[in-house]
Amino acid sequence: MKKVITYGTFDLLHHGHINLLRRAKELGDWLIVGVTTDNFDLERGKMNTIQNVVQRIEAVKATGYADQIVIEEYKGQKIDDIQRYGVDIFAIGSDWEGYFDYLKEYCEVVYLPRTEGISSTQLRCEGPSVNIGIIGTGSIASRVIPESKCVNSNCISAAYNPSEKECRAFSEKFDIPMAAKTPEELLDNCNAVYIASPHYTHYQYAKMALDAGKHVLCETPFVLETAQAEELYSIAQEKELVLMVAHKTAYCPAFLHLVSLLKSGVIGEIVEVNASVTTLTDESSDKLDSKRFGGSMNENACFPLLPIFKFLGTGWRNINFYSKMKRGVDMFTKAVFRYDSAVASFQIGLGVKTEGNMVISGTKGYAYVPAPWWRTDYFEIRYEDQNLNKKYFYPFVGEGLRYEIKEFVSKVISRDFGFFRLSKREILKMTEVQEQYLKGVNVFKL
Ligand code: C2G
Repeated sequence: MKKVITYGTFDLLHHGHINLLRRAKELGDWLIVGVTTDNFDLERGKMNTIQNVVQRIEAVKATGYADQIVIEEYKGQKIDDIQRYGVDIFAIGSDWEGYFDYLKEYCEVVYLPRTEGISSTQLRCEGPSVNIGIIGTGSIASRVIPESKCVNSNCISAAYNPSEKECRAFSEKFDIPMAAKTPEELLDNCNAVYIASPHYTHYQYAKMALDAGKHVLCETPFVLETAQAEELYSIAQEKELVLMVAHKTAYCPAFLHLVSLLKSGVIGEIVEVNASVTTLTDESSDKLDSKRFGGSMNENACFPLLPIFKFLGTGWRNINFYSKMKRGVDMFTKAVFRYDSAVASFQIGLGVKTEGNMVISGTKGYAYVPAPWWRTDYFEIRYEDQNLNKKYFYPFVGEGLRYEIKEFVSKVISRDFGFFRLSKREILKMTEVQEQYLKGVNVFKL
């Protein structure tokens, strides 16, 4: 039996892909199709895929040409697959002419003519686009714009800042078509908003946008009260809108894999999570202004809360907070969570500096994520027997904000309202912790 193998992303499957699969199948008796994983595509620079791996596999299956489907998840896998499956012919489109000649050592390599005039890129451009209006034109918004350009199917259509002068300067700098004079004008010129305003204004803007039927991507911390968060989620649900929190760590490849790896038991039962995030900040900054809900908890708590919830869940028994105060805000807070059979803690600070790493301890070993763990491309799994230690490396492209933008844009386009990467429950619980702190429950001031 002659075995043929071919690979691809097969995003928005079109007749070019179908021709390729048909021709590949005609070369032999058994066709194996390798479909790239979402992470592998990110790693090889494909940020703009619209469909996830499951949807793409289903589409390939539906063509009826594949006798076997495998997923391609790492560079060099083609050689392993050819040997593992006893492949006779490797086939790929002629746009790759010459590139895969190195496989000739293992099997026959055939470049099949590419179908002209059709591509996933073209379909993505023709497809629906998300026109994003930016509310708040500070430093985070400036970082988001270049990152959004790396993601397909979106454009920044308008910006709003209560200061007209700042808004105009920002819009000119980033070539944004509209510097809106009012939030209403912004909402009239977009179908989604990205909220990057001071956090005590998030609720008001998010509500206004959802009421106007716009999808919302909101910076962290989301809102200051659980009741506000619940209200926003229920409006989004009722109106079938995407409401997502822009927590960049939750969408970055290394963190996503750390979660699935530890969930699979590689360090045994998880008994402790400890993480720190400190950023020394000028005392005159808004981030330390008590009237604007500044302070370390409001600014940084959502970062360490993410791994704590992912690894230990949200069923803690109690939390104690220890805060070093100055002018009515916490310059530094240590929080300790008691779970039934585990403990978690974090250190966060705007006026105190410490090592920004994360350690997750289990009954068989521990995970060590060096600083800055919240935007990492690397971690280690360590054991008593050091020979078993393993290092893991991942891509972390640019500022890492493109991962969350990509997730948001593809959710809006595919009208997919379920967020498995950062759930509504986790966001509500993050808000609950911050609310508990603001109300002073178990807060010990130093
Ligand atoms: N293709 C084609 N005609 C088109 C478009 C694509 O023949 N108009 C072929 C490509 O040459 C490739 C296959 O369809 O053989 C899948 O294309 P993509 O989904 O774009 O995947 P690609 O990025 O080419 O990945 O490891 C993955 C492989 O390297 C190929």
